[in-house]
Amino acid sequence: NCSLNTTTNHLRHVESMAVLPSGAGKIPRLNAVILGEALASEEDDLVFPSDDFARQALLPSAQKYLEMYKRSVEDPAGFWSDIASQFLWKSKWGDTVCSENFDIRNGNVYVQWFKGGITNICYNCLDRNVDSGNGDKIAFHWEGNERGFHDSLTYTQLLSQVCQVANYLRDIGVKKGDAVVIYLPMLMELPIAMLACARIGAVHSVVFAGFSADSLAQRIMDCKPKVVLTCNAVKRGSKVIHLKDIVDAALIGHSMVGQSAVLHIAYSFGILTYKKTPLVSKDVVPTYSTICEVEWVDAEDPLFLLYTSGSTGKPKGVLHTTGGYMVYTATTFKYAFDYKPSDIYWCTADCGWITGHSYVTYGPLLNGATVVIYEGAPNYPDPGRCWDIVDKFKVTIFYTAPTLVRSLMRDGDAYVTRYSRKSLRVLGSVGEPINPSAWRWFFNVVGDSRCPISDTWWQTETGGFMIAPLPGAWPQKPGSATFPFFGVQPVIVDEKGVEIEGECSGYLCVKSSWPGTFRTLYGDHERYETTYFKPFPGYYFSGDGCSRDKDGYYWLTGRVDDVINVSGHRIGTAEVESALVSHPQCAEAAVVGVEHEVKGQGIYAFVTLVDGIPYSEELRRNLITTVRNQIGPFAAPDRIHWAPGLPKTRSGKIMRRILRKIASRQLDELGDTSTLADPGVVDQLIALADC
Ligand code: 6R9
Repeated sequence: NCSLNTTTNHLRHVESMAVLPSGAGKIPRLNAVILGEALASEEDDLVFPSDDFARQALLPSAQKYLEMYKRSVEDPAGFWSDIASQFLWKSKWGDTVCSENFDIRNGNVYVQWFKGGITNICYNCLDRNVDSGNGDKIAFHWEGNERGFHDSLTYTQLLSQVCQVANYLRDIGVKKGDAVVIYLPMLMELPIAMLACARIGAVHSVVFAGFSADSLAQRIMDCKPKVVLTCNAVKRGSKVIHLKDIVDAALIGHSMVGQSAVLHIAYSFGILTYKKTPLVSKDVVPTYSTICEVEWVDAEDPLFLLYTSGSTGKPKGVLHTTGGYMVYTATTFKYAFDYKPSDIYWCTADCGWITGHSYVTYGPLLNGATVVIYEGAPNYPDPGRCWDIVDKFKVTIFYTAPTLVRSLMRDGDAYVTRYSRKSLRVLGSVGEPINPSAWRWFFNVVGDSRCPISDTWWQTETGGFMIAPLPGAWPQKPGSATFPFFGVQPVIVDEKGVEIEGECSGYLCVKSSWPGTFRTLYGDHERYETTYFKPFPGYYFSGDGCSRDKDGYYWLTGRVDDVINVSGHRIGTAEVESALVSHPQCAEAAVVGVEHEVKGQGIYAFVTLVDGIPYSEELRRNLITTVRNQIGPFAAPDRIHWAPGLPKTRSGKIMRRILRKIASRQLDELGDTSTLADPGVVDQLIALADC
């Protein structure tokens, strides 16, 4: 039970809020909360911010949020340009703050924010903070995998190091608009490399260092970088991973070595212990000047590409541009975490994912925050490591994923309570829906029932938070991401794409753009339109299911497409299937997601073998290894289910609905199987379920 959830608290809270102004139009039904209507039936689900928290919050009331939200949707240009003016622009944008077509029926989809405005996001992250007197403030605290390895950089030092890498990149021929692939673990050098690219107008494409050589090669071939930045090796948990060897394998395996388009540069980093492979350009970076002129770019010039999984095998290169992304990540970071300059912020995400772009690197640095970066596994050497780090750096804002919360919850409270954690004041969650029991454990045990949880719903495509609590402004419901951020107009539609009002469930879409909207899929604008704007014309379609309760709270229910969310990582079923069928003894594969206690979803693969090949434990292991090698260890199937045949319609379409039921052993819910070409395969599959 949440200790703050008391009636008296609620009444005091409600009384302190004014009543919603009339004529607010289509704004969230938060007035129910303000007016106390929500109390009637859902009292037990409401968790209120403490008075102490609300008093000091940037947004202390729902009333204040509603005023700002109203302006953000009624006058987006005014709302966002006021905020954008707080950043440094070499010259301001033109008269049109935002220009967009979000409705595919009116022609090609496009989005532009602050077009004509000239800026640089690296300058705004670093030079602006140094110039305003914060040069001696710590920008990064880095904690190594092994206890006792740590380091830190002030804003001034970070700027110098970024300039050295930027000068180095320029020197080897990287120019504005060139792509740079970054394949690095969570060293400070990873955000340094990203910022260095941004400084010279190069477009970074970070590839998560858990991806295999094949996946890396696929991304390199798609974006054709001038340079690949990597390091020797990294230690994660007790394992050493030789990243440079993986890059070599990617380049050699796809005969890209020596091609002018891909200049292979390995870059040596300061971690003393893990050196193995000799590097091409060992230790050259520190010889470069610590001053580097900024490349001023248009707000609509590309900042980065980040590949993400879709429902087909080919990953999508999500493209973000500079100005809107800058304004949006900075603002969402500030409000959703109630950020204050005295905060110490730690996000456990890797920079290989969008969370590490927007909320390890850009959002926090734009706010001049002190950021903790941790290299290793969160449960190494034991499940208390996170709280050890929290106490060590006096972390105040801790942002993580439900999968980690669930796994630490399973390891027991003692690992948490042995640490003080008294510095913590705000918690955050991202990556998948957080189940109410994990939410309550996070709130009660980790946060000692003091710290609001910002459950942030967003996507690689959205650039920043879309639906998220503003701690201090309104009560939370465990498991709900609550209400939309400024400027975001979520819409729930039915199968036909018709908007449904009030309490309902359906497909989550968004009406009109927000500054952090992605602009295209690299090299495939048609796929951008088809995937996101054609399913429900008039809207951006998120791929997620969602419901809205009577108080207007949004509840995300997971993907509705062929994407599985494993430990917060998006994996396309088609990607895993194509890895499986690349094995010479695998004839066909169908992959579905199943509920998993820790990972949220696990990968369950139905596999049909080539005629005459017998099932064996060895083959099962080989199939799993094939997926690990082709995609990465995080995509390894949890289960291989031998399948003499797959349930298909007469037109040959695999009926995944039936496979999902078999995988989750809901055998009495198989539904109508009469439309199958061969209904007998269902019985065969059930018979083999536990083999
Ligand atoms: C930021 C990130 C996006 C997908 C998204 C949804 C799921 C993320 C969530 C959440 C419920 C949350 N998701 N945050 N679902 N509540 N707070 O994770 O980006 O890797 O692109 O994944 O993750 O299904 O569509 P990305």
